[in-house]
Amino acid sequence: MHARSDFLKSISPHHGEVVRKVLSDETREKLAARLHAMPNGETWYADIYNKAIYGPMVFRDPELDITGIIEKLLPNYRILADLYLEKKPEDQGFPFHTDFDSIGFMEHPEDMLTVWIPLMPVREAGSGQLSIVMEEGAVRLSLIREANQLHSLVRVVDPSVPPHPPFQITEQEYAYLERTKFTPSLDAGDALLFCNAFFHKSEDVHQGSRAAYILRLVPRDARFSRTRLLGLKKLGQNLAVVNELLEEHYPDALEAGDA
Ligand SMILES: O=C(O)CCC(=O)C(=O)O
Ligand SMILES: [Fe+2]
Repeated sequence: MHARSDFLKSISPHHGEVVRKVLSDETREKLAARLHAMPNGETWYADIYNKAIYGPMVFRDPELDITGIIEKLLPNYRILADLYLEKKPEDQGFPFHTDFDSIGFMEHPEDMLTVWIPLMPVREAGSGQLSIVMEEGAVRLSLIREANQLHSLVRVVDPSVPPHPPFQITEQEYAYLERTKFTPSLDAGDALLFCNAFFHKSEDVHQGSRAAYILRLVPRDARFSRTRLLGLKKLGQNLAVVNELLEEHYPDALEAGDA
C-alpha cells in the first residue's frame, strides 16, 4: 500500500483509490456492446487510438443507470462527461500526461475526478493497464505545469496577457514518473479513481483490444472559469462540454458574442 501524505489528501480525497465492482456484469456487458457498436468519434484522440469516442454521453441512458450508480458511490459529485477508448497493440496510447483539455475550464482543476473503468480485466503487464503517480513531487510538478497551461489559455482570449516560457518535462522527470508510478490490477467493471490534474499513463496492450469507459466527475458545487471556457471554445477543444457549461453558467458571454 502507498502511504498518502497530507499534501496528497488535501488535493483530492479520492486520488489513487481502487473501487471493486462498480459496474455489475450485466451493466458492463450492455455498456461494452453499446460503445463497441458506436461509430468512431471525430477527435484528435484518433491519432492516438484507432477507436476513441469523446463524449458518447451514454451515462445519461436510463437503461444503464450509470448516473444512479455513481450517485451512490460519490454523492457529492456529478458526471460532466464520458470517453470511450479501445486500445490495440498498434495504438500508441497516452504517455505520462494530465487531462488538460478536460480540466482547463475548472476554477479548481484538481477538483475534477476521473473514474476509469476497464471493460475487460487488466491484471498484468501487456493487458492495457493504467498507471498513475501518487508522489508528492510529481503532483507539485503537475501543478506547476497546470498553472503554466492555465496562463496560456487566458492568453488565447486576452492577448495583452504577457507570454510565459513554455514548460517541458525533462528526461529525468520522466524517469522519475516511470520509477514511482502505481499500476493497479483491475477486473472488468472495477474502477480506478484519480484526480486528473495528476500524471497518468496508458500501458501497453500486447494482444487483442482493451476497452475502457471513462467518466469525468466534478463536485456538485464546482465553479468554472468564464475566460478559460471561452479560450477552449476558441480553440475548438472539448466543445460538447464547453458549450453546455457556457450555456448553463455564462449565457451572457454567448449573447454578447464574446464566444
Ligand atoms: O485508457 C487510456 O488508455 C488512457 C486514459 C486516460 O488518459 C484518462 O482517462 O484520462
Ligand atoms: Fe488522461
